[in-house]
Amino acid sequence: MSLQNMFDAESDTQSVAEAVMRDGYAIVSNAIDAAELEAMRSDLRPHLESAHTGHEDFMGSRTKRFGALIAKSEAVQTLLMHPMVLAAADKALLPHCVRYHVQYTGVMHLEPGEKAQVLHRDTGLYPFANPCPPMTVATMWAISDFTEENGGTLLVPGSHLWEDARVPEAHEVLATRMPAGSVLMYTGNTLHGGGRNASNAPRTGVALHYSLGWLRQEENQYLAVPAEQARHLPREIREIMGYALGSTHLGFVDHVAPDDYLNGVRDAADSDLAPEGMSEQVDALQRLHVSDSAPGPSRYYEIKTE
Ligand SMILES: O=C(O)CCC(=O)C(=O)O
Ligand SMILES: [Fe+2]
Repeated sequence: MSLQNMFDAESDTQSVAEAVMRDGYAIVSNAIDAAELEAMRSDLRPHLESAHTGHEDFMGSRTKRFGALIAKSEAVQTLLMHPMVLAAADKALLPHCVRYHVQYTGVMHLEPGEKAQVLHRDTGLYPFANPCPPMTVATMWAISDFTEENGGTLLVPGSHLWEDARVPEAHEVLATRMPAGSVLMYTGNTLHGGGRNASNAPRTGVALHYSLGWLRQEENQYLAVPAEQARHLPREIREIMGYALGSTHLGFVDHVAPDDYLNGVRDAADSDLAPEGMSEQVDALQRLHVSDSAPGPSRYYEIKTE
């Protein structure tokens, strides 16, 4: 098996999204330009110097990590809102939620000598057996080149549809190869892990994950970015962070919608927790079915009176 689903910035956006759904992953080469890449590098540089390597096996004893990238970098906004990534997230997540949010933002910087990480699914954070609908979509942005030698993310194409019990064979595991400025996308159901860095230079990636708007986010965006800073972020960044309702009534503060609250609204009468159209959208969602009983016709139950 060899790496497929290689696209570039000119590719048809829907084809990229379809590849992610079909095979569990896609790669877009040179998705950002040299200036955007350099802006990202310069935002990360001071934080990378002071970052620590992992102290648990999963996090990697030679891997530097840090998160809260929306607070630390303005350049990350371009990556976060990249149209090809959002198209894939729309296709994977919007059947099951009215809005998706940022799940995680972080740097994964593999120093030379790092060993391969255990393969895993990001949906493993939640109590759902695979195969299950995608709960999250992950991106891994290459800030340095990604090669087989330097620990380019390991992937198991097609594993998003496997039963939990199926263990991949060595020939089913592929290493991501992509030049700096490219992005790998995969669903939370796809088996993956950091590779082994057998080169003599670090491999730097920026991981930006998205999740269904009704799930608890892996990284707490409301504490990661101080409110005073969040207030000045562009509206679409605040919304995707979770300052927009995740569904009707989901995420309010003292009965005020979070973005209103952030902007000083304190009276519930001045805020709408079931905005026009959202209830209909909620009703139109493809509902996840995770019990053994047959799905019912409704989620509301009128008490029958004689
Ligand atoms: O560093 C990588 O390529 C992936 C790491 C990863 O999947 C994780 O830490 O959860
Ligand atoms: Fe992971």
